[in-house]
Amino acid sequence: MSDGTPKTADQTACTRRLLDVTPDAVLVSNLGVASYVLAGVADRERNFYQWGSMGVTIPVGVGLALVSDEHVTVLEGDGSLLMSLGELTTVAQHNLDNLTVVVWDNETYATTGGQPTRSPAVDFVGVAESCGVHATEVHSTNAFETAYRNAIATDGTSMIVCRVDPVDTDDRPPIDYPTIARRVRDAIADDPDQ
Ligand SMILES: Cc1ncc(C[n+]2csc(CCOP(=O)(O)OP(=O)(O)O)c2C)c(N)n1
Ligand SMILES: [Mg+2]
Repeated sequence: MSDGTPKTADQTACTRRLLDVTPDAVLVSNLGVASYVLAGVADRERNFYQWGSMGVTIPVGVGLALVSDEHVTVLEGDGSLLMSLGELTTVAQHNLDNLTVVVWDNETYATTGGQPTRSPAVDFVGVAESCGVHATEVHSTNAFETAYRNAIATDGTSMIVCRVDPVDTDDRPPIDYPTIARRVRDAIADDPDQ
């Protein structure tokens, strides 16, 4: 019987909360819904919206965190993560203090129409931990915020698997991909601390 506790977090509210916690972080967002939601919450120079290919979100985040002192938070999708699970070994290898990985697990390819992924059959936390990445799973917006604050405060990279319902939004990043990449690069380069 349900105890009234939400079984899923609200992806939009979680995106807002993580921006409250890390307002200056570079956010590398998975193509599609993760980027649409982020653009709707706050379009900012430090949003590195991905476009074109699944499976690149975490690799791009690792690369950015390696070459910069900025905090980098990756907003990954479950389908995209399934395409790049091996990257978790690289995340563990570097175990960067300035990298956090969030996975919006909606059990679907939401961006392309909601086809089911194999996510329900996969223990993402177990896979990450066996690769050497600290990981946790959350099912509510408040639990997400707590886990995100802990991830930021803890040494090394943590991965948070956040169970969400698929979001349907008309929000979109306003600009084209080369401009997005340049905008992120310039925002980081202009940082006097860099
Ligand atoms: C390599 C590759 N295969 C397929 C696609 C088509 N495609 C674009 S978004 C998407 C779904 C992504 O699913 P997920 O990562 O779970 O994110 P969600 O859409 O659920 O937010 C698919 C299949 C693609 N862009 N790249
Ligand atoms: Mg998905």
